[in-house]
Amino acid sequence: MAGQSKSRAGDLRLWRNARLATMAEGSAGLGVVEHGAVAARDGRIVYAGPESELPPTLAQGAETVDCEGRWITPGLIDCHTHLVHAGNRANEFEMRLAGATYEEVARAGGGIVSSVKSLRAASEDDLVAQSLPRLDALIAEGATTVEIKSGYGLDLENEKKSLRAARQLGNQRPVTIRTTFLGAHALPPEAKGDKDAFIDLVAKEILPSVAAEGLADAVDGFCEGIAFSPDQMARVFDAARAARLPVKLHADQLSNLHGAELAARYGALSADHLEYTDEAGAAAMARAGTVATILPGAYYFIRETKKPPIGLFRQHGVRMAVATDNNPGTSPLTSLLLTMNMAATLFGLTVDECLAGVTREAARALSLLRETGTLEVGKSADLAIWDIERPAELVYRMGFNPLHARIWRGQ
Ligand code: DI6
Ligand code: FE
Repeated sequence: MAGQSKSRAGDLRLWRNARLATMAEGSAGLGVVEHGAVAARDGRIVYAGPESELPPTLAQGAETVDCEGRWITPGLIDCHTHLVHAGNRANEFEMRLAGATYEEVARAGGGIVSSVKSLRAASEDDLVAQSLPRLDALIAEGATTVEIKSGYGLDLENEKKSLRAARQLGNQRPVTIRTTFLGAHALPPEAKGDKDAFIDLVAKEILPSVAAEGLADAVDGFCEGIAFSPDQMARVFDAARAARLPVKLHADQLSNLHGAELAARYGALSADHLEYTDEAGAAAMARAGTVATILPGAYYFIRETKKPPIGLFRQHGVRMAVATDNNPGTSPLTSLLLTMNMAATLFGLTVDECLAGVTREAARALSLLRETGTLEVGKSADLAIWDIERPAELVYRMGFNPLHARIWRGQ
């Protein structure tokens, strides 16, 4: 049994003398507990609340950590990334700094298609090796769950390679990985401009095969003038429905094609970006319970000026998640802490909204709310322990990491 943990059945752990931001639904604000404790048995939370009310049976025999007054939040969740990719596009960044437009960059062989070329040339192991440092950067700031999309393969073999690489990342690190099939991301060169034929391929061949192998937990698409139309996306969503996979959508990022309404019509878990979403879109999302995933990194990096309609989301009661959108073209960002700062500074989200956005609401956007995202009994013991005096510090600082410890499934 060398190297095995000596845990007996009923392995009990206790974090005491802590301040908790439970993020529990229905509690005011962050669900703060000033003199709090969290107990976990076999990786599941069995208590989260005031230390004074901790049942004595949970205090006795537990492996105990004195948190010395530090704050505990749920482990952070990045619910929108394209983290599995090969190479980078720093060269395009330089071209843009020198004044080139996106079109010029694309004509020079850049854009998503250049990432497709790099990914197709990389082996699965190579992809894993190149992606690990990005995942490690998220983990180092307390992430315990990360969503990863395909979308740089754009054919059967390479989409599967991406999703397998994403699953492998989850085997190599103590983190929960959720995979999303993003076949309808861009048109590959071999499609020769025929978007409808490519959508057929995605909906009739690639998606069913990916689903049959259990490689994807959800299906996403890029609904945009430079990508696919709402009608084309609907064909992909019909195929997702037939495969019993939930959907998400890159919607209304650069123009208003009413992607938010399309997503809502299909009961999407989330619609993401949403800079150009209008009131009808926000209202439809509220009715459908579709989460609005806010991606300030992409907004910042491409110097977008139109902000997502945060006021409308609040007014209609749309839940908001916050994510990095880590990708080589429009958001080479691997920090959820900085992402929260951007969401607050650029879009005016409150500290409470930012923290909910990278915990509870991000879990909701991944259909994982019963499993993680808050400090509540029955959920996985995914915790982040912080060297801070108040939660606002997690949003306020830029480029500083106050993580003291990270617990995934109780370890
Ligand atoms: N929206 C984006 O901003 C990224 N993908 C997407 O659907 C861009 C991805 C890239 O440029 O590589
Ligand atoms: Fe994205």
